Amino acid sequence: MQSIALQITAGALAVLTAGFAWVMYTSGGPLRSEAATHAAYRLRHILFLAALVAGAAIAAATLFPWPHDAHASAITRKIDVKARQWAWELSGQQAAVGDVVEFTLTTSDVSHGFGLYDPDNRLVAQMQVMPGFTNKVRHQFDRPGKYQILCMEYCGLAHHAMVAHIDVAVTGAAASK
Ligand SMILES: [Cu+2]
Repeated sequence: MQSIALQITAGALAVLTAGFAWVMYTSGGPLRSEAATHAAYRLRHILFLAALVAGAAIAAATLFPWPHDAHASAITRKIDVKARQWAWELSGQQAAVGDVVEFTLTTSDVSHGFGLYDPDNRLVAQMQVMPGFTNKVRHQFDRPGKYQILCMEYCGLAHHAMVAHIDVAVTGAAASK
């Protein structure tokens, strides 16, 4: 995914650079006729409208599902997570496939980073855990297995030891369907 994004960005930058270079090399010549100026302005209008339409279409296509807080009304389980140097204290470690879990995150000392990893060690949710703040993050569990919680912000000597897990069972909403 990152390499695709990099290639798209590099390609877009190359096009942009070529455009700037073209303007640089073609400007500075004699003044153009009024008709040519009119044609240039019309082209600019068309390009502007095309960019506007493309921007709106790309935004609409990539923002869904919308609203992003759609899970808020569907919370089926709540887990309090207290971070400290150097452990996670969870009010529960069980969930079921289909559960929308709301994690309430606090820390008793320094900043930590809550990172939730699925059974394939892919990051599926993350949130900063900050002193003096209560942060919330929700995740819908769509696969059973052992999910890991790791600290994503270096918080001292035993930062790497901040590991906890959530067991997601094939029961509950999904199994009753
Ligand atoms: Cu930490």
